[in-house]
Amino acid sequence: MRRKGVLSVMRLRLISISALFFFATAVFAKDVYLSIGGSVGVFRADMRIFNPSSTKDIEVQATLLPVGNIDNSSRQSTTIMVPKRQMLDYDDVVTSLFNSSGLAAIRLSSSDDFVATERIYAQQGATSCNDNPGTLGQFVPGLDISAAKKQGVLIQLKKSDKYRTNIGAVNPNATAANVTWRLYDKNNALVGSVKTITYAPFGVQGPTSLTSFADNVPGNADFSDAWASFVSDQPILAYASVIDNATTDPTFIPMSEDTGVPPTQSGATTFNVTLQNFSITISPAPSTLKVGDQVIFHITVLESNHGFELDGPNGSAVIAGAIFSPGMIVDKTFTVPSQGTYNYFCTNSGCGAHTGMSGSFNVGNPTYDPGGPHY
Ligand SMILES: [Cu+2]
Repeated sequence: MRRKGVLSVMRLRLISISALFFFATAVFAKDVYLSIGGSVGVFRADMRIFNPSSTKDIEVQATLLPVGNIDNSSRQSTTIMVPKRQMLDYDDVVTSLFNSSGLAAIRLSSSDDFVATERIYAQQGATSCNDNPGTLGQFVPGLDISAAKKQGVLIQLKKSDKYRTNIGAVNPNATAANVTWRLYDKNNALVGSVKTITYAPFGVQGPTSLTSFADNVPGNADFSDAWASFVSDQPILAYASVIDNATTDPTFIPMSEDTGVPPTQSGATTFNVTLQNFSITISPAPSTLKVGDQVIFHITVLESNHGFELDGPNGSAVIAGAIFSPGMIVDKTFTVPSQGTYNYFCTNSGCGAHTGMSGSFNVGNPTYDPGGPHY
Protein backbone atom coordinates (compact mmCIF):
# COMPACT_ATOMS: atom_id res chain seq x y z
CA MET A 1 0.00 0.00 0.00
CA ARG A 2 2.68 2.45 1.11
CA ARG A 3 4.98 1.63 -1.85
CA LYS A 4 2.08 2.07 -4.20
CA GLY A 5 1.37 5.48 -2.64
CA VAL A 6 4.95 6.65 -3.14
CA LEU A 7 4.89 5.44 -6.74
CA SER A 8 1.66 7.29 -7.39
CA VAL A 9 3.14 10.50 -5.97
CA MET A 10 6.25 10.06 -8.12
CA ARG A 11 4.11 9.44 -11.19
CA LEU A 12 2.03 12.48 -10.35
CA ARG A 13 5.18 14.60 -10.02
CA LEU A 14 6.43 13.39 -13.40
CA ILE A 15 3.10 14.30 -14.98
CA SER A 16 3.18 17.73 -13.32
CA ILE A 17 6.71 18.39 -14.55
CA SER A 18 5.86 17.39 -18.12
CA ALA A 19 2.65 19.42 -17.93
CA LEU A 20 4.64 22.46 -16.79
CA PHE A 21 7.09 21.99 -19.64
CA PHE A 22 4.23 21.62 -22.10
CA PHE A 23 2.56 24.80 -20.89
CA ALA A 24 5.86 26.70 -20.93
CA THR A 25 6.25 26.01 -24.64
CA ALA A 26 2.56 26.09 -25.56
CA VAL A 27 1.82 29.44 -23.89
CA PHE A 28 4.65 31.28 -25.59
CA ALA A 29 4.71 29.57 -28.99
CA LYS A 30 3.43 32.13 -31.43
CA ASP A 31 2.39 31.95 -35.04
CA VAL A 32 1.53 35.46 -36.17
CA TYR A 33 0.16 36.73 -39.49
CA LEU A 34 0.34 40.22 -40.98
CA SER A 35 -2.50 39.83 -43.47
CA ILE A 36 -1.28 42.21 -46.16
CA GLY A 37 1.81 44.20 -47.03
CA GLY A 38 3.98 44.76 -50.02
CA SER A 39 6.38 46.83 -52.01
CA VAL A 40 4.93 47.79 -55.36
CA GLY A 41 4.50 51.16 -57.09
CA VAL A 42 4.03 53.74 -54.31
CA PHE A 43 2.78 51.07 -51.84
CA ARG A 44 5.04 50.09 -48.94
CA ALA A 45 4.83 48.20 -45.63
CA ASP A 46 6.89 48.88 -42.49
CA MET A 47 7.11 46.11 -39.88
CA ARG A 48 8.10 46.27 -36.22
CA ILE A 49 8.84 43.25 -34.09
CA PHE A 50 9.35 43.32 -30.31
CA ASN A 51 10.83 40.80 -27.88
CA PRO A 52 9.21 41.27 -24.43
CA SER A 53 11.65 38.97 -22.63
CA SER A 54 14.01 40.60 -20.13
CA THR A 55 16.31 37.58 -20.07
CA LYS A 56 16.47 36.02 -23.51
CA ASP A 57 17.23 36.94 -27.10
CA ILE A 58 14.78 35.13 -29.38
CA GLU A 59 14.60 33.79 -32.91
CA VAL A 60 11.60 34.35 -35.16
CA GLN A 61 11.03 32.60 -38.48
CA ALA A 62 9.68 35.02 -41.09
CA THR A 63 7.98 33.80 -44.28
CA LEU A 64 6.71 35.89 -47.18
CA LEU A 65 3.36 34.62 -48.53
CA PRO A 66 2.65 36.24 -51.92
CA VAL A 67 -0.95 37.04 -52.93
CA GLY A 68 -2.76 35.29 -55.78
CA ASN A 69 -4.28 32.47 -53.70
CA ILE A 70 -1.40 30.18 -54.60
CA ASP A 71 -0.15 27.27 -52.49
CA ASN A 72 2.55 28.87 -50.31
CA SER A 73 3.34 25.71 -48.28
CA SER A 74 6.89 25.35 -49.53
CA ARG A 75 8.04 28.95 -49.04
CA GLN A 76 11.47 29.27 -47.39
CA SER A 77 11.62 31.23 -44.14
CA THR A 78 14.20 33.74 -42.96
CA THR A 79 15.40 33.80 -39.35
CA ILE A 80 15.30 37.06 -37.40
CA MET A 81 17.15 37.37 -34.07
CA VAL A 82 15.39 39.84 -31.77
CA PRO A 83 17.47 40.89 -28.72
CA LYS A 84 15.75 41.00 -25.32
CA ARG A 85 13.61 44.12 -24.69
CA GLN A 86 14.26 45.44 -28.18
CA MET A 87 12.07 46.48 -31.08
CA LEU A 88 13.54 45.80 -34.52
CA ASP A 89 12.62 48.16 -37.37
CA TYR A 90 11.98 46.79 -40.85
CA ASP A 91 11.00 49.74 -43.03
CA ASP A 92 9.81 48.54 -46.46
CA VAL A 93 9.90 45.02 -44.98
CA VAL A 94 9.22 43.15 -48.22
CA THR A 95 12.41 44.60 -49.69
CA SER A 96 14.56 44.99 -46.56
CA LEU A 97 13.87 41.57 -45.01
CA PHE A 98 12.82 39.40 -47.94
CA ASN A 99 14.63 41.15 -50.81
CA SER A 100 11.40 40.85 -52.78
CA SER A 101 8.52 42.93 -54.16
CA GLY A 102 4.81 42.68 -54.90
CA LEU A 103 1.89 42.19 -52.49
CA ALA A 104 2.14 39.55 -49.78
CA ALA A 105 1.17 38.51 -46.28
CA ILE A 106 3.89 37.77 -43.73
CA ARG A 107 3.97 34.81 -41.36
CA LEU A 108 6.10 35.06 -38.20
CA SER A 109 6.58 32.13 -35.86
CA SER A 110 8.67 31.47 -32.80
CA SER A 111 8.81 29.15 -29.81
CA ASP A 112 9.01 32.34 -27.73
CA ASP A 113 6.64 35.23 -27.20
CA PHE A 114 6.90 38.32 -29.41
CA VAL A 115 4.80 41.20 -30.75
CA ALA A 116 4.64 42.17 -34.43
CA THR A 117 2.81 45.01 -36.15
CA GLU A 118 2.81 46.65 -39.54
CA ARG A 119 1.91 49.93 -41.19
CA ILE A 120 1.00 49.87 -44.86
CA TYR A 121 0.93 53.11 -46.82
CA ALA A 122 1.08 54.87 -50.15
CA GLN A 123 3.94 57.30 -50.67
CA GLN A 124 2.56 60.60 -51.87
CA GLY A 125 4.15 61.88 -55.06
CA ALA A 126 7.27 63.98 -54.58
CA THR A 127 7.45 67.26 -56.48
CA SER A 128 10.29 69.65 -57.29
CA CYS A 129 9.05 71.91 -54.45
CA ASN A 130 8.56 69.12 -51.92
CA ASP A 131 10.80 66.08 -51.85
CA ASN A 132 9.23 64.72 -48.64
CA PRO A 133 5.46 64.96 -49.13
CA GLY A 134 4.61 62.19 -46.69
CA THR A 135 2.55 59.02 -46.68
CA LEU A 136 -1.06 57.96 -46.31
CA GLY A 137 -1.69 54.59 -44.72
CA GLN A 138 -3.20 52.22 -42.22
CA PHE A 139 -2.27 49.91 -39.34
CA VAL A 140 -2.19 46.14 -39.79
CA PRO A 141 -2.29 44.13 -36.55
CA GLY A 142 -0.16 41.02 -36.17
CA LEU A 143 -2.74 38.32 -35.51
CA ASP A 144 -1.88 35.05 -33.80
CA ILE A 145 -3.25 31.94 -35.49
CA SER A 146 -5.60 31.56 -32.51
CA ALA A 147 -7.44 34.65 -33.88
CA ALA A 148 -8.35 32.79 -37.08
CA LYS A 149 -12.05 31.86 -37.22
CA LYS A 150 -14.42 29.55 -39.05
CA GLN A 151 -17.13 32.20 -38.95
CA GLY A 152 -16.36 35.88 -39.33
CA VAL A 153 -18.02 39.18 -40.13
CA LEU A 154 -16.73 42.44 -41.60
CA ILE A 155 -18.91 45.46 -40.90
CA GLN A 156 -18.79 49.20 -41.66
CA LEU A 157 -18.03 48.55 -45.34
CA LYS A 158 -18.83 51.16 -48.00
CA LYS A 159 -18.91 51.14 -51.77
CA SER A 160 -20.47 54.07 -53.59
CA ASP A 161 -19.29 57.08 -55.57
CA LYS A 162 -17.70 58.30 -52.31
CA TYR A 163 -16.01 55.12 -51.03
CA ARG A 164 -14.63 51.84 -52.20
CA THR A 165 -13.98 48.65 -50.21
CA ASN A 166 -11.53 45.83 -50.73
CA ILE A 167 -11.57 42.56 -48.83
CA GLY A 168 -8.60 40.25 -48.35
CA ALA A 169 -8.04 36.92 -46.63
CA VAL A 170 -5.31 34.55 -45.47
CA ASN A 171 -5.58 30.78 -45.06
CA PRO A 172 -3.12 29.99 -42.22
CA ASN A 173 -3.51 26.23 -42.68
CA ALA A 174 -1.52 23.56 -44.49
CA THR A 175 -4.79 22.39 -46.05
CA ALA A 176 -7.18 24.19 -48.41
CA ALA A 177 -10.01 26.22 -46.82
CA ASN A 178 -13.44 26.30 -48.44
CA VAL A 179 -14.97 29.64 -47.50
CA THR A 180 -18.55 30.63 -48.25
CA TRP A 181 -19.01 34.41 -48.43
CA ARG A 182 -22.27 36.31 -48.03
CA LEU A 183 -22.61 39.97 -48.93
CA TYR A 184 -25.30 42.27 -47.48
CA ASP A 185 -26.50 45.68 -48.71
CA LYS A 186 -27.67 48.86 -46.97
CA ASN A 187 -31.00 47.17 -46.19
CA ASN A 188 -29.26 44.14 -44.64
CA ALA A 189 -30.48 42.04 -47.56
CA LEU A 190 -28.34 39.24 -48.97
CA VAL A 191 -27.10 40.37 -52.39
CA GLY A 192 -26.71 38.11 -55.42
CA SER A 193 -25.71 34.50 -54.87
CA VAL A 194 -23.62 33.08 -52.08
CA LYS A 195 -20.05 32.55 -53.27
CA THR A 196 -17.63 29.83 -52.18
CA ILE A 197 -13.91 30.55 -52.56
CA THR A 198 -11.37 27.79 -52.01
CA TYR A 199 -8.16 29.16 -50.51
CA ALA A 200 -4.97 27.21 -51.22
CA PRO A 201 -2.76 26.08 -48.29
CA PHE A 202 -1.24 29.28 -46.84
CA GLY A 203 -2.96 31.04 -49.75
CA VAL A 204 -3.40 34.81 -49.62
CA GLN A 205 -6.13 36.75 -51.38
CA GLY A 206 -4.94 40.30 -51.94
CA PRO A 207 -7.29 43.27 -51.57
CA THR A 208 -10.25 42.44 -53.84
CA SER A 209 -13.33 44.54 -54.58
CA LEU A 210 -16.28 43.95 -52.25
CA THR A 211 -18.55 42.93 -55.12
CA SER A 212 -16.29 39.98 -55.96
CA PHE A 213 -17.51 38.24 -52.78
CA ALA A 214 -20.90 37.30 -54.27
CA ASP A 215 -22.05 36.03 -57.64
CA ASN A 216 -24.74 37.65 -59.78
CA VAL A 217 -24.53 41.02 -58.00
CA PRO A 218 -27.13 43.38 -59.54
CA GLY A 219 -25.66 46.60 -60.92
CA ASN A 220 -28.05 48.70 -58.82
CA ALA A 221 -27.20 47.07 -55.45
CA ASP A 222 -26.81 49.71 -52.70
CA PHE A 223 -23.51 49.16 -50.86
CA SER A 224 -23.30 52.71 -49.46
CA ASP A 225 -23.37 50.77 -46.19
CA ALA A 226 -22.63 47.09 -46.33
CA TRP A 227 -21.31 44.07 -44.50
CA ALA A 228 -19.97 40.65 -45.35
CA SER A 229 -19.81 37.37 -43.48
CA PHE A 230 -18.15 34.04 -44.08
CA VAL A 231 -18.38 30.42 -43.01
CA SER A 232 -15.31 28.26 -43.54
CA ASP A 233 -14.31 24.65 -42.99
CA GLN A 234 -10.91 25.87 -41.70
CA PRO A 235 -10.18 28.90 -39.50
CA ILE A 236 -9.06 31.86 -41.63
CA LEU A 237 -8.12 35.53 -41.24
CA ALA A 238 -9.91 38.28 -43.20
CA TYR A 239 -9.97 42.06 -43.24
CA ALA A 240 -11.43 44.92 -45.22
CA SER A 241 -9.94 48.21 -46.34
CA VAL A 242 -12.33 51.11 -46.92
CA ILE A 243 -10.96 53.99 -48.98
CA ASP A 244 -12.39 57.49 -49.31
CA ASN A 245 -12.38 58.14 -53.05
CA ALA A 246 -11.96 61.90 -52.66
CA THR A 247 -8.99 61.92 -50.26
CA THR A 248 -7.77 58.26 -50.54
CA ASP A 249 -7.93 58.15 -46.72
CA PRO A 250 -7.87 54.41 -45.90
CA THR A 251 -9.37 52.55 -42.93
CA PHE A 252 -8.33 49.01 -42.00
CA ILE A 253 -11.21 46.88 -40.69
CA PRO A 254 -10.20 43.64 -38.99
CA MET A 255 -12.74 40.83 -39.01
CA SER A 256 -14.78 40.00 -35.96
CA GLU A 257 -15.95 36.56 -34.99
CA ASP A 258 -19.52 35.85 -36.11
CA THR A 259 -20.99 34.00 -33.14
CA GLY A 260 -24.46 33.79 -34.69
CA VAL A 261 -26.05 31.02 -36.61
CA PRO A 262 -24.89 31.12 -40.23
CA PRO A 263 -27.62 32.93 -42.10
CA THR A 264 -29.99 30.50 -43.69
CA GLN A 265 -32.24 31.57 -46.48
CA SER A 266 -35.82 31.34 -45.46
CA GLY A 267 -37.61 29.08 -47.85
CA ALA A 268 -34.46 27.99 -49.66
CA THR A 269 -34.63 24.42 -50.97
CA THR A 270 -31.53 22.25 -50.92
CA PHE A 271 -30.77 19.75 -53.64
CA ASN A 272 -27.94 17.24 -53.37
CA VAL A 273 -25.91 17.30 -56.57
CA THR A 274 -23.40 14.49 -57.05
CA LEU A 275 -20.73 14.77 -59.72
CA GLN A 276 -19.17 11.41 -60.48
CA ASN A 277 -17.73 9.66 -63.50
CA PHE A 278 -20.29 9.43 -66.32
CA SER A 279 -23.19 11.01 -64.38
CA ILE A 280 -24.60 14.00 -62.55
CA THR A 281 -27.44 13.20 -60.18
CA ILE A 282 -29.69 15.80 -58.53
CA SER A 283 -31.76 14.66 -55.58
CA PRO A 284 -34.62 15.29 -55.20
CA ALA A 285 -35.33 16.00 -58.87
CA PRO A 286 -35.73 19.80 -59.29
CA SER A 287 -39.03 19.37 -61.15
CA THR A 288 -41.20 21.42 -58.78
CA LEU A 289 -39.17 24.64 -58.85
CA LYS A 290 -40.93 27.92 -59.56
CA VAL A 291 -39.62 31.29 -60.67
CA GLY A 292 -38.39 33.23 -57.62
CA ASP A 293 -37.58 30.13 -55.56
CA GLN A 294 -34.32 30.23 -53.66
CA VAL A 295 -32.22 27.16 -54.30
CA ILE A 296 -29.07 25.69 -52.77
CA PHE A 297 -27.19 23.16 -54.88
CA HIS A 298 -25.14 21.14 -52.39
CA ILE A 299 -22.49 19.75 -54.72
CA THR A 300 -20.41 16.68 -53.85
CA VAL A 301 -17.54 15.70 -56.14
CA LEU A 302 -16.45 12.07 -56.48
CA GLU A 303 -13.81 10.07 -58.35
CA SER A 304 -12.28 12.71 -60.68
CA ASN A 305 -11.86 16.45 -61.21
CA HIS A 306 -15.34 17.38 -62.38
CA GLY A 307 -16.80 20.74 -63.25
CA PHE A 308 -20.32 22.05 -62.92
CA GLU A 309 -22.28 24.75 -64.67
CA LEU A 310 -26.00 25.49 -64.72
CA ASP A 311 -27.34 27.59 -67.58
CA GLY A 312 -30.73 29.31 -67.52
CA PRO A 313 -33.30 29.33 -70.34
CA ASN A 314 -31.60 32.29 -72.04
CA GLY A 315 -28.26 30.41 -72.10
CA SER A 316 -26.48 32.53 -69.49
CA ALA A 317 -24.95 30.86 -66.45
CA VAL A 318 -27.04 30.70 -63.29
CA ILE A 319 -24.19 28.82 -61.59
CA ALA A 320 -20.90 29.84 -63.21
CA GLY A 321 -18.74 26.99 -64.44
CA ALA A 322 -15.96 25.83 -62.11
CA ILE A 323 -13.90 22.68 -61.71
CA PHE A 324 -13.63 20.88 -58.38
CA SER A 325 -11.40 18.11 -57.10
CA PRO A 326 -12.65 14.79 -55.68
CA GLY A 327 -13.86 15.05 -52.08
CA MET A 328 -14.89 18.69 -52.36
CA ILE A 329 -18.31 19.76 -51.14
CA VAL A 330 -19.49 23.15 -52.40
CA ASP A 331 -22.76 25.03 -51.87
CA LYS A 332 -24.02 27.19 -54.74
CA THR A 333 -27.08 29.35 -54.20
CA PHE A 334 -29.29 30.98 -56.79
CA THR A 335 -32.76 32.41 -57.27
CA VAL A 336 -34.67 30.83 -60.15
CA PRO A 337 -34.72 33.69 -62.69
CA SER A 338 -37.30 32.63 -65.31
CA GLN A 339 -39.46 29.90 -66.83
CA GLY A 340 -37.94 27.51 -69.33
CA THR A 341 -35.37 24.78 -69.63
CA TYR A 342 -32.26 24.72 -67.44
CA ASN A 343 -29.21 22.79 -68.62
CA TYR A 344 -26.42 21.52 -66.40
CA PHE A 345 -23.18 19.81 -67.39
CA CYS A 346 -19.62 18.98 -66.38
CA THR A 347 -17.27 21.72 -67.61
CA ASN A 348 -14.28 19.40 -67.70
CA SER A 349 -13.46 17.99 -71.17
CA GLY A 350 -16.49 16.16 -72.54
CA CYS A 351 -14.67 12.88 -73.17
CA GLY A 352 -13.66 9.88 -71.04
CA ALA A 353 -15.19 9.87 -67.55
CA HIS A 354 -16.99 13.16 -68.31
CA THR A 355 -19.14 11.61 -71.04
CA GLY A 356 -22.81 11.69 -70.14
CA MET A 357 -22.34 14.27 -67.37
CA SER A 358 -25.21 16.53 -68.39
CA GLY A 359 -28.92 16.93 -67.96
CA SER A 360 -31.80 19.38 -67.86
CA PHE A 361 -34.96 20.29 -65.98
CA ASN A 362 -37.92 22.56 -66.66
CA VAL A 363 -39.32 25.41 -64.62
CA GLY A 364 -42.88 26.44 -65.36
CA ASN A 365 -46.09 27.90 -63.89
CA PRO A 366 -44.51 30.64 -61.79
CA THR A 367 -46.20 31.45 -58.51
CA TYR A 368 -43.76 34.25 -57.71
CA ASP A 369 -45.56 37.52 -57.16
CA PRO A 370 -43.19 40.49 -57.50
CA GLY A 371 -45.50 42.52 -55.24
CA GLY A 372 -45.39 39.84 -52.55
CA PRO A 373 -42.79 39.09 -49.91
CA HIS A 374 -39.20 39.96 -50.73
CA TYR A 375 -36.88 37.01 -51.11
CU1 LIG B 1 -16.52 15.53 -65.36
